Amino acid sequence: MSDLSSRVAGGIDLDAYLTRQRAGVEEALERAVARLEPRLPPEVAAAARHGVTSGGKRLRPVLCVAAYDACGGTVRPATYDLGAAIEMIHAYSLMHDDLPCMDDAELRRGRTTTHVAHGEDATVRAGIALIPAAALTALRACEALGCARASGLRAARTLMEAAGAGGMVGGQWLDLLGEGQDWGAASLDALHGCKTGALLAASLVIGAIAAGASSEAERAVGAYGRAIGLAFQITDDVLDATQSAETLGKNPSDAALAKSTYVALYGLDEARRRAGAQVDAALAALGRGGLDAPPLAALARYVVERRK
Ligand code: GRG
Repeated sequence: MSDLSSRVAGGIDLDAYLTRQRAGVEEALERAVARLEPRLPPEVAAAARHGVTSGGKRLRPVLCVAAYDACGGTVRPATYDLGAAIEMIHAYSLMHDDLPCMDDAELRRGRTTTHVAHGEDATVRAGIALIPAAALTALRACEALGCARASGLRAARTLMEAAGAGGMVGGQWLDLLGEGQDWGAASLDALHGCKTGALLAASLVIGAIAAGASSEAERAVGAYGRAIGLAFQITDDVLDATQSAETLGKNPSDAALAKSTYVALYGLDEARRRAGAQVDAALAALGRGGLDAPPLAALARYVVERRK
């Protein structure tokens, strides 16, 4: 796909769409951090601000808002607050993942990592503070959107389940256990389905729940999310193996940490083909759910065509 056709994929100008959506997300993150800061010691507040407001693609909140829209919700500031709740979990996971006791990374999104800028103690504490703050942000956003109480609770529960031992934390644990070992395809899919896929899929499901989607539409965006989650991780491995630290905004780390990757398992060409097949599966899931959602179609392609 050419640059131009990929940018207007699915009939939308993806660059313009992302710019607009990210602006809404940044405002919502600013609201969330401003609410949390006064409750934290200054050095912890500074670390939380660094971790949450230091850029990134903002893919998870953008997907949440796109799913809300696709399922018939009227997008407004509280929709971005809901997306921001998910990004707060993502931000804490990166802050902790970069710590010396984990990946020991000094660069993320082209900036110094939070512990380099604000110290390890403050980073650990800020990360922990972000977890309940995210759950509260989701509950408040659902209330502001006029969701039924049960839907708000289900959205917050979906977020915490995806973040927890059965999702991101469990996947991270498997990843740490797997350093230096050769994983087969099924184990690698299971690991990344938890570590990366669970939060990505939850982003969409939470958007659908808040919009009051039918169970068919909710299932469809969940299936779309799991497929793009896998496509995202395969692409991450391809980028880690092929792109410079300057392009990525972080140091490639898979080889240094002796991690099992899709590139090691399949080779570059087959890994790229498999990522593309997952995009097709994601688009088919939308079709099955009767969702005509050009932004979601364009975002699925973006996941495999991104450069960082
Ligand atoms: C110690 C077991 C244990 C858990 C602690 C640290 C942690 C919890 C979880 C880490 C999970 C993790 C690092 C997941 C990686 C997800 C991922 C692919 C991140 C990169 O996402 P992008 O590309 O990043 O969306 P940007 O920078 O664009 O936001």
